[in-house]
Amino acid sequence: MLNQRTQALRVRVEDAVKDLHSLTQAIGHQELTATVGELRNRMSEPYMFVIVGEVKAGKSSFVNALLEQEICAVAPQPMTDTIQQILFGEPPQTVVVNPYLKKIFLPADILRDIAIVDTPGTNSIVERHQEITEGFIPASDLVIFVFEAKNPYRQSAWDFFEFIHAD
Ligand SMILES: Nc1nc2c(ncn2[C@@H]2O[C@H](COP(=O)(O)OP(=O)(O)OP(=O)(O)O)[C@@H](O)[C@H]2O)c(=O)[nH]1
Ligand SMILES: [Mg+2]
Repeated sequence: MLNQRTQALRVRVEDAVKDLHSLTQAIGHQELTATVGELRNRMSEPYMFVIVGEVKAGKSSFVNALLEQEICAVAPQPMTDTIQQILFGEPPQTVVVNPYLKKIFLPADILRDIAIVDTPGTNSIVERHQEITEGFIPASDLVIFVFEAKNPYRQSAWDFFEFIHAD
């Protein structure tokens, strides 16, 4: 999915971060070494792409439309009941990590480059807000907030948006 120029830039950035990591070790700055080390580990991982929004806003449909394939389950009734991290893997399988988080492995090529986090609609359940904001937002590369087109003015959607944005 990444074009050649982006690939080349990525290699350069990886080299630069590697040098930076060595430098933090050389000067003995443990905190910086940990931060840069974590950054290095994450660089080789696929881009993490998090979708949030209210119940039935069309989050899962949006992911499918964007990727032009049926990656996420879509339905008129509440469908995404846990946070779902969708990753490349063969054979397809679902691993339940905890009551709020599932890892879904699918052999879709696009998932080699991007990992998708599809989240449940969170109109009411604060616990899930926290799981999303603490567990995924800090590590994400892109967060997309989906509003329902028929009514993008609902206060609860904007409250949720502010919550995510503030974080
Ligand atoms: N008319 C119309 N319907 C849509 C659109 N996007 C999604 N839908 C329909 O809205 C319903 C909910 O879509 P989902 O993609 O499952 O919504 P979601 O936000 O993932 O829902 P939860 O995971 O349950 O919170 C489905 O019946 C979709 O077919 C859209 O752009 N226009
Ligand atoms: Mg959904």
